[in-house]
Amino acid sequence: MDKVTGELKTDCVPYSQFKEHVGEVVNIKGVIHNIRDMSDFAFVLIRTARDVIQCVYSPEFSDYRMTDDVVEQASAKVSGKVVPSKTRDGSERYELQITGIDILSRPADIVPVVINKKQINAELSVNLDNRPVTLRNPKERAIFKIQEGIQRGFREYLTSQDFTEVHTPKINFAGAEGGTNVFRLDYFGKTVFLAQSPQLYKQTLIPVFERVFEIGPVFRAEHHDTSRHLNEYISMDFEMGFIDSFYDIMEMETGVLKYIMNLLREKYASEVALLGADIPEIDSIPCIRFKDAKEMCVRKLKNITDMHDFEPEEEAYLGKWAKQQYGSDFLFVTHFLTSKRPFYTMEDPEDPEVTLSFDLLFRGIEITSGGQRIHDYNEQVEKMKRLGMNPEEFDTYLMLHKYGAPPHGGLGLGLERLTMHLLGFKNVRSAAMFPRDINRVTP
Ligand code: AMO
Repeated sequence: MDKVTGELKTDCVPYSQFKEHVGEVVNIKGVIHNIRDMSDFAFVLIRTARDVIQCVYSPEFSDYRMTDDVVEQASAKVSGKVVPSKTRDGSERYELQITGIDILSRPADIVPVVINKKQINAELSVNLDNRPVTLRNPKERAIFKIQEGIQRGFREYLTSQDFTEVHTPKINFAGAEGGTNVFRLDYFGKTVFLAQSPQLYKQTLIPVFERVFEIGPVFRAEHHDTSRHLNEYISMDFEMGFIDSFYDIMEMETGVLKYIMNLLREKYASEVALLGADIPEIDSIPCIRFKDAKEMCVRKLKNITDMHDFEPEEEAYLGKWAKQQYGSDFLFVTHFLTSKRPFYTMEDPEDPEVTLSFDLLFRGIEITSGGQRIHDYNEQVEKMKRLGMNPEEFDTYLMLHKYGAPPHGGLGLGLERLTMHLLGFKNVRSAAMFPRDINRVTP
């Protein structure tokens, strides 16, 4: 090759264009997903980036004869004639009548878990131990295509609303969310922390860009093994300046979620169908104050002892209540207690016991926390002192307040939590590509 032009040429045809090539011989490249030998002919399923294409081998179609090299998980270039056919449910599809198979790479061993059935029929721990292989199963793969769609929707919508996409450091000088669930790291002899969230930096960027968002990993040293907590997860954050109140943030989130759900319906229909996902219709999202929600939970549920926060069963109850009362899969809970929200949260001037903050519940589980932040320097320093924090440790964060910050607020939305409930999983690990929990750091 003398020069490269940036135009990648291929002699392969994607499945989405098969319709235009009926009767012609085309090439495809993919992995042999399944071979079903039917004595005088064989089905060879080829897994491509997003499809599984049925190819049929028969000596009648050409002079080509299958060799011992044609094995499952081999990479291949297959040529064949495009013919229309029908799926079991009668819908239209296309298949290839094989005229040649060129093996590009052979596996060294057979896979440790069956991956070419409809789904992985192994326990979750076995599935996760063998992730490099189990992710090849089309249903497992579809989970993460859906996640791609969620992130894409988040990015597209916020970009359309003049947000700037940023990436903030994951090695931090302080924990942003308080508590004990922060990972410490030896940084050339100095103790530093893995980012619990991009909180301090996304706020810092408000006087710069006015509106920012970030999609990236965050780290929480969760000491318990629960079905809803990961030690590393993908946080989708945004922060916006010049808000009139924290309700502006809830409006923006509602817009984001509407856009994401429509995008999934339109552009991820095959994955939605494969997973049987119930994509919620969003018109508006009901809101309830924490105090009122708590009173209702205490009335309806037994043994509620923590009056400052929700137990998982209370969230589940509130989820059902929102569905019954408003037909909504989502519920905003607002005005959480000041004692339970992080140091940067603004208190309600009418009642400092509560904050200008919210959580969003989706089908009975918290997927978002957000709220208005303190923008006044003295107010922030005072609050840090009241909470026993040393403002000097946060001097670079406090430059935001000291040198002028507009009223602002934002939120963090957990990607795996949203995916988990969208797809009806019982365990958040099912919605994590390579989950990290207290017992797992591999693969
Ligand atoms: P918070 O700590 O509530 O708020 O986290 C925001 C969202 O992140 C998800 N999440 C988790 N997902 C999986 N495993 C975990 N261990 C885990 N912890 C949290 C949840 C949760 O709602 N800085 C604030 C956000 C903001 O105010 O902008 C924050 O991080 O979906």
